[in-house]
Amino acid sequence: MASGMMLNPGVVRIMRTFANSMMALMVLLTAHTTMAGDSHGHLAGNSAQSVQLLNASARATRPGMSSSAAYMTIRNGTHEAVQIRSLSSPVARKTELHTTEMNNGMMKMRRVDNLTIKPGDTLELKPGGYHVMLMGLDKPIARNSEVPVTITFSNGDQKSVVAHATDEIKGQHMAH
Ligand SMILES: [Cu+2]
Repeated sequence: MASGMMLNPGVVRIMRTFANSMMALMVLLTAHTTMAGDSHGHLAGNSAQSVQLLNASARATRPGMSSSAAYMTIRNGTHEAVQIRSLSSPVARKTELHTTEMNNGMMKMRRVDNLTIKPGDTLELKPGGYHVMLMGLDKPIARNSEVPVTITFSNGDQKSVVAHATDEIKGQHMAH
């Protein structure tokens, strides 16, 4: 009975070879799965762990205004501090990051270069504070029009957002 259960050596060798091939195949498959998982994880990480531009709005212009401002939330989802290197918009000849400060009782705007956003931090661009200054407008910014803004960061990230133009932004914005 026991001898009936025994496999002849040739069959055992074939089975071993088969088992080895299966092992090799599984190793390959596992390696492939791991690589796929890594690249997928990296992609998912890209959206969650990048710099994000959110909730963008722009100030629709009134007659005679040659500059305007855009506001948004900039979220640094990376694990590194990033600096705002440069800004651009197709509607303006010059686009800069500005801040608004009180200076001898006067509200003044000034350009801010290389502002740092710490990892995990959020920077609010809002009336009376930091804003994207759009200077030298080609044409008026109409209400409900879309104003693209692109920001380049020190980590090489270049992010674009479309700011919705509204005339309902509270607070006056000064001309330069
Ligand atoms: Cu300004």
